[in-house]
Amino acid sequence: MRWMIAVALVALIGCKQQSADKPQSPAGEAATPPAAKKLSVGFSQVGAESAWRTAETKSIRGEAEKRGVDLKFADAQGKQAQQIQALTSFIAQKVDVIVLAPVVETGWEVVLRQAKDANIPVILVDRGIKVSDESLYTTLIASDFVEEGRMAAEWLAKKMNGKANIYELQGTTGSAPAIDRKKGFEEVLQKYPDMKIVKSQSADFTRAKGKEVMEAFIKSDRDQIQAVYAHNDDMALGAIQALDEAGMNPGKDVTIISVDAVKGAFEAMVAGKLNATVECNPLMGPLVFDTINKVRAGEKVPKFIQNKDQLFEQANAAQVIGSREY
Ligand code: GYE
Repeated sequence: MRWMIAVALVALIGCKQQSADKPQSPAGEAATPPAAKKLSVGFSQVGAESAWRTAETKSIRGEAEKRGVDLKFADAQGKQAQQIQALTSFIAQKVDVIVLAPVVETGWEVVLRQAKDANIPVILVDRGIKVSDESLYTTLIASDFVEEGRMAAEWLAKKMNGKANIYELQGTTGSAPAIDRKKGFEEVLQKYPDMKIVKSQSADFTRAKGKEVMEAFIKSDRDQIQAVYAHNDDMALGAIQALDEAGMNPGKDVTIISVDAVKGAFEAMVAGKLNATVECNPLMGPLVFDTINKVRAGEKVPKFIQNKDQLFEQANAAQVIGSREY
């Protein structure tokens, strides 16, 4: 008797299992499950002013493609007004998430409030912002730019034995990396009274502007220039070209340090024209989408997710250049 009940039970369970595995249509045929909706992400990028930014765009676009994410990409050509427009349009399109690389630190309150009201989380990448209400964005994935500035200054002070006339090429005015790379650098210089920033000017993170501003420095201060601190590699590469054209021996008579550690910087170090670069990692695609998944799953993420940086110098450039990804 008992065994008969057992057999009946097994048959019953087996039957149930089958109906759970295969959804049945009213006619009794297997129905195909509805296709999962693609995750839609709006990405507002600053522009393409530097090799670093091109590498960042490639990393985020490539990762979106790999994961089957519907990425709406908007290039703001360096203009905040265009970024605000892009965000407004992402909100109207009801994207699931917004990724924003903000060109400058201020002026985001209104549009971020609109995103918040529409329940769209905003992930900041690579640059931070200043807002009175921190709940207007979910998290910032970036490097610590103040620390990058400190690293550059410590290295330069050591290299110059605590004494140098420094010419500084700043990044885009009002941007987090320009403000903080200057801040960290100056903080360390306070320990070295003979390390002086003689002139400091924005060259907008581009190679062309870096060359132009350096040409002006050379014209007025040719014999005073001992060191150059550039907030990114592109501006340093432009400055190197200006120094070369003026017959001034960059990397030897003028010591140059910059930030980013892009391939072009390694080539310049191997050629003996750039002395050092502080890495700032742009390959954040995988981390960005991992973070988006966590946020969507309701997991708590830290307000600042920091990329770790390191300094590279001429001496080990040839050894490292082959393994650089950007
Ligand atoms: O260093 C520079 C760029 O925001 C960290 O922007 C980024 C900076 C990067 O154009 O090259």
